[in-house]
Formats: sequence, C-alpha cells, structure tokens
Amino acid sequence: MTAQAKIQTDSRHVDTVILGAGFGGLCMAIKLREQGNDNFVILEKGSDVGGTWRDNSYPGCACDVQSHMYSFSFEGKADWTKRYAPWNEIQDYILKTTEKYGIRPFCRFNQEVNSAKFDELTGLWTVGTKNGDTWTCRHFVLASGPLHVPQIPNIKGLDKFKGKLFHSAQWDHNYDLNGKTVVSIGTGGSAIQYCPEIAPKVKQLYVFQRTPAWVIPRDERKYPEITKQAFAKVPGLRQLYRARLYWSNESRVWPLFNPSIAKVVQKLAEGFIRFQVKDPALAKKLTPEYTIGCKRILISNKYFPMFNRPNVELVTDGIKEIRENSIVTADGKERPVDCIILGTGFIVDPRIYMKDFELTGLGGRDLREDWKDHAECYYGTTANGYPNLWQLVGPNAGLGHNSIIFMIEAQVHYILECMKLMQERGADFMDVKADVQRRFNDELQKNFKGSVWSEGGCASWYNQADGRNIALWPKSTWRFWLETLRVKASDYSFGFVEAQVAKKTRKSKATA
Ligand code: N01
Repeated sequence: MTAQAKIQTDSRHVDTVILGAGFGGLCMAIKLREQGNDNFVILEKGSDVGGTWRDNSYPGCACDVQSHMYSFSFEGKADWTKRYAPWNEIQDYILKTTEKYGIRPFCRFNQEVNSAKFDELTGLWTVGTKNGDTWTCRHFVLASGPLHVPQIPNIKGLDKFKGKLFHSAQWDHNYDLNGKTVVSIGTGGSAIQYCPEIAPKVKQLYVFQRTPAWVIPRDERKYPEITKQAFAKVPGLRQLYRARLYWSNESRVWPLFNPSIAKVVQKLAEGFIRFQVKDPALAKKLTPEYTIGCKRILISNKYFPMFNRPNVELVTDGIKEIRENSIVTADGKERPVDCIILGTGFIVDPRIYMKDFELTGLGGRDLREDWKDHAECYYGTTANGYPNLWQLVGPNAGLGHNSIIFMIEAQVHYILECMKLMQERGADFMDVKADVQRRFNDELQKNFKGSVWSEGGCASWYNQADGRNIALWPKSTWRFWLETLRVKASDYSFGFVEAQVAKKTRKSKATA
C-alpha cells in the first residue's frame, strides 16, 4: 500500500479537533460535552493529560497562583492541601477531572499534530499528525499553550559538554544530584523553585544569573483540616473564598499600570532581599534594576536565603564557553562541573507561538508567515484568515497577575457562543474581519503605554525586540470576561460552502 493510500484509509472526520490535553483542551472538551456534543477528539503529543503539569516535575515545582483560583470554577476542590499546591497535586486534580467528566475516551495520545489546512470549498480543516493520521473537522481548537518548547541556549561548547545536561521541563529524576557540582542557568520562575530544593543535596551549586528577578514572600501555609471541611460542607464558603482571592489578585493590576505605585511595592521587595540575604554586596547583585512587574513577579521564601549557604555561589559574569567538564565565564574563570540544568524557559517566537507546524488558512495563507513579525489575534482566540480556528491562551491572552484558568473559561465560553451563532445562521464557517482585528490590536497595544511593561526597563518573553507585547492581556481580567461574554456578529464574516463552490465554478468558467 502506498503512503498516500494509507492516509486515505486512516482518515477520520469529527466536528471538532482539539489540540492539547492540558487545562485548555480539557475545559473545551468538558464544555462541549455539557452541550451534548460528543463529536470531538483531543490530539495530544504526550502520553497523558496535564500539559505543563505533566511535563514539569522538577523539585519544588508548584503553581504561583493560589490553587483555589488555579482550578476550574465549575470543578471546585475543597481539600487543596496548601495555598499554592505542588505540581503533583495539580496533576492529580487534572487526572480526576478528566475521569469525572469522561474525557479520556476522547483523547488520542502520542499524536503530534504537524499540519493543519483549511479548505473553503468544504469548510473543513484537515489536521495531520506525525504518524500519518489525518482528521477532518469543522472546528479546530488550538489548546497547546504558549510555553512548552524548551529553550536551549546558544552557548559556545554546550554540545561538547560530557557531564549531565537537562532542561528544567525535562528533569531527569534518575540522576542523583547528591554530592555533585551543579550549574543552574537562569533565574526565572522555574529556577527559583528548584534551586533551593537541590542546594542542600549538592556539593556545590553555581546559579548563573543574567537578569535578577523580583521575588516576594510566598504564603506557605497549609489549610487546616477544619478549613477543608468547612469548604466542603458550608454552602458558598469555598466560592466566597475564591472570590476573595480573585479580587485580591485583580488588585495587582493597579500597580502594573501605575509604575509610581509599583515603585512603592518595589521598596518592600528590596527590603525583603536585604532581610533575607546576609551579605549586602550579594543582596545588591540580586536586586533587579527594572521596575517590579515588568517581568513576572516570582514568589519564594527559600530562594534568597539559599545564597547564605556556603555551597551556593551567585555567578553574574556572562558565560564565555562550556567545555567538556567545565564552564568558563567572561572573566576567564573556569569552574569544573558535573551537571548543568537549563532553567532557561521556553521558546516564545511569534512564528511558533502556540504551534511549530504548518497551519494554512484561507487562500493558502500561512500562519507562521502572517506572524513573522508579531503574533496577533482577536481576544487571543480568533485570527483573520483562519476560519473556525479557535485558540486558547493565544497572543495577548496571557496574564502576570491572576489565574489563566479564568481566561481559558472565558475563551471557551466565547468559542461556544461563536459556534452557536454559526449554527443559527446556517453558516459553515466564520472568520473575524481584518479591520476588526486591526483596530482591536491597535487599541490593545495603546493600553501598554505607561505601564510597567513599557516603562519598566526590562526585556522579557512578554515583549518582542520592537517593544510590542505579544503575550499579556493589558487590562483587568473581568474586562476580558465581560468583552467575551457575547459575540458581536458584525465582527465576523460568515462562509457558506455552496456559495464557495458556486464562486469557484464561476471563476473556472470565466478563465476557461
Ligand atoms: O523561564 P523564564 P521559566 N544565558 O523565561 C535565563 C512561568 N512559570 O522556565 O531574564 C543565561 O521565566 C533568563 O534570563 P533573562 C514563569 O513565570 C510559572 O523559569 O532573559 N541566561 C531567565 O532568567 C515563566 O513565565 C509557574 O536575562 C539565560 C531564565 O533563563 C514561564 O513559566 C512556575 C539564557 C528563563 O526564565 C517560564 O519560566 C514556573 C542564556 N542564554 C514557571 N537564556 C507557575 O507557578 C535564558 N536565560 C504558574
């Protein structure tokens, strides 16, 4: 059988293909089922559900948003053990939710999507996977998340290193760090969590810092049994608590848009560093120069005190090269090393933001080409030229101050409203209008003016080299919720398959 013939026989059709079985894909699937729609499939490149919480299992890995907020509003959990749950408790929640809502039978694991093409004559997407399967669908939901392709830094000699090397998202738990000399590169959200955990085990830890991070105290308290019981038994109490968390997180928007207020918070954060780090010169090196909030504010009580340990050294000299068994800094100093851990984050290049495969829309346009300069969408959900392509946590739908699950739920609601509207109109597909998307993004970018992201003086994955922020929603999250509550039909053009066929026939007759 030829390869082509095999693909034909493997071809399947569903109403909706969801890419990714993390929080986003799961939410979409649950809500489709709630509407009585079981005509969907989830294609997941990993071997289980969970997304980032399946992949990231490094020591100390935990969420920096409170668990009662970082969970579905419709699937509360009264017995979260502590304010900020560790990764395995979150993964356990995801697994249980998957079973409770009967989502597992819809999942196809180890299925990495490598192409998606829209055909306006049929109004269908054809989605291809690496192992040769193809699926056709009316709706294609991208729930792959923006942070999942590990960024391997381009450091001279890294490929020649003979010791142990791994990225924080690909932690090798079989490797025994006890008594080893370890280099950790990066001081972002992941590194500030795993470094304090491994420091007591290793012989020597070198923390390579390019830019210091603002780190503030973390509420480490566990929930007492009586509180968990009360959340489970007192009607409305857990919801009330969640509402309190929501609004206290939301109040953080204020300093983010008023750098002068952010500076006051910054003074407190400076005090926190000085209080926790004994050596004033070291404290100074750990104190960022940019305005707090410009990069994600991190939370830890253990990170700064770790530098008081005799076996931990903060290295701020740039890395010159990596040799077979050592690392050399710009000042020429060579440090022998057994293991290098890359806490260097994820690739957020606009061209592969959310996807690193060929995605073809109307008239053969290619999303990676369209997003060559900057990724943009309408409410991070729909993109002009790509009908019935729905994105979760797409460009400018990310957050630095509250739970992304809140945004995902709002987006899923919006997508379902769009699907309903299409059905009411008898349309086969809908496409956000180019001018609507343009105006939306121009307005969106204006919102960043005067904020800590534009005035804060930092470089981060939120911003591109030209200063354009492609990652964050620059307003309160309740505004996002309100603005996506209803679909404005006039924002979209609607496509009808018969009309497309007639148009094509007319065109070919005219050219004949
Ligand atoms: O990655 P990051 P992460 N040489 O991109 C440095 C979120 N998260 O894996 O700042 C030397 O934040 C880079 O330096 P610089 C987290 O908030 C959420 O930690 O670019 N250094 C930086 O210090 C973030 O949004 C939770 O100068 C290099 C670090 O590596 C996302 O996930 C928990 C370098 C990368 O930091 C990813 O976090 C954990 C190089 N060549 C993380 N390249 C929650 O709880 C990069 N760096 C929700």
